[in-house]
Amino acid sequence: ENIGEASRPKVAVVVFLLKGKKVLLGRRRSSVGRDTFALPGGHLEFGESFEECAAREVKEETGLDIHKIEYLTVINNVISKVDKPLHIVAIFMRAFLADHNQMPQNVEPEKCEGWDWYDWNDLPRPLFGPLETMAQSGFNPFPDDCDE
Ligand code: 8DG
Ligand code: MG
Ligand code: MG
Repeated sequence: ENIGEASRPKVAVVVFLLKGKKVLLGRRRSSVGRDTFALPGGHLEFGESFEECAAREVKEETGLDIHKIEYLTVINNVISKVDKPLHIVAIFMRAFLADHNQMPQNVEPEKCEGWDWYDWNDLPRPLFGPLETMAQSGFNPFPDDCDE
């Protein structure tokens, strides 16, 4: 395989799925960030909009349908792994449940221990690195007029 090609940055879309004052998090089983709590999300596919990718990844990973999908911020994320360094440009979106009563399902149990809602002011630890950095910096994914 072409090393230069393989080592190029990838684009990921990550979703703050909000419910009241809570966000949806799952403990990762993937090699990157194993055992840390992270948001649903994954890699942008060819031709997709950020909103389409957010809806698809949330559906694939949790079974949930989302709406009011909005762009929040972008993070340039260089993850130093001993075997294979990773460079990911992560696009952070926020969204809400299309149906308030819908429950998250662990659709990809090989990648995640399960999904649950956590209070933004009382987050579980350890958080996935990039998310911890955002939380530490005082980032707030909630809209000013949050009535959801
Ligand atoms: P895919 O095959 O479904 O496309 O990818 P995935 O297996 O679902 O990818 P992922 O690792 O869940 O997400 C892609 C990258 O996004 C991840 O390696 C690093 C970056 N990322 C962050 N923060 C977060 C986060 O809080 N959650 C998730 N899922 N990814 C995040 O920088
Ligand atoms: Mg995925
Ligand atoms: Mg994922």
